Amino acid sequence: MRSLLEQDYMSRYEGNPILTAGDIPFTCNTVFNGSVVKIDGEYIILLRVEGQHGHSLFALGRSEDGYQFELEPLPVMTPAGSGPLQKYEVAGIEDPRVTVLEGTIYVIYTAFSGYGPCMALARTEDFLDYERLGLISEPGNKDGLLFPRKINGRYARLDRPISEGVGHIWISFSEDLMHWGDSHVLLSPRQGYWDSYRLGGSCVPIETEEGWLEIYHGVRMTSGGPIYRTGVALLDLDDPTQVISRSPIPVLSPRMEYERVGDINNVVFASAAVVEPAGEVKLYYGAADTSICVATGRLDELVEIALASEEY
Ligand code: BMA
Repeated sequence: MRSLLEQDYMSRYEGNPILTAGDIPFTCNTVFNGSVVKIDGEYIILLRVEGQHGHSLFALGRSEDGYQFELEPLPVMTPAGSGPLQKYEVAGIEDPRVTVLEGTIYVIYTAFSGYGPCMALARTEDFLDYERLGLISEPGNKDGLLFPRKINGRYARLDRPISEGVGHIWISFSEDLMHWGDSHVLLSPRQGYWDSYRLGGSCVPIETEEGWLEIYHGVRMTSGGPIYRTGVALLDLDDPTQVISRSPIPVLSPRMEYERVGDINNVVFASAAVVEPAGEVKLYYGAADTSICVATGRLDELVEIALASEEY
């Protein structure tokens, strides 16, 4: 008989969850959806921490092995207290995604307010101070992910506008990172599938010989609420508006108690992938909007799964 955990392609780290509210050095409600990059051998995680008040800010951790993180004692980025972004961040800043692009560290995050979620862009040199560059979308858009290099001379990003409750993954292009256009819909919900309700990009696209591997989240709505899972798709390297393939099955689904039960039940929300030199992928994900976990797999096998048209 297959064990419950063998149902997923990704293997969970046995020490999961790696971070919970108890690890945060200041008072908070939960920690989830962290973005991780590996720079000069050091893993750096920018964490979404939800305060007791209910809105989110960012904390920072550093690690030598990608599993045990030492946290900065105070938040590194809080909702803007003044300036042009203040009114768009009054309900918090959420779900940061870090991309190192042409040697600069960029963060796309969700600026949340009564106007609705907008994507905002910041940059940092040291992960401690952040320069806000501004909003890069109107409300109703989140899950912004910058590609790690220009494609045919232009910057590219994935995003997830919501229309009438339905979310598809789109791609847009820019000359300057601030003004975006030439938008195309990429991936849509699939009726009858695990991603039948909503989708969003999860991880910064990974360049492989076969195409850009996008690890995304898909949602199925049920009478018990949404279920968030993780899947994979491949986009053409030179023209990422073209989807090469998309796996019919997820690679990680909520099964463990820490994924099944929390502030939001039944959520694995991938938010970063680190590819190691030998081809291992460390996938970081928020579990039940209550903790941060890691699962591992192999990059070449994730590509194979994305290419498989039948159950893997
Ligand atoms: C999404 C985002 C994430 C969250 C997820 C599951 O819409 O808001 O921050 O983890 O829902 O609740």
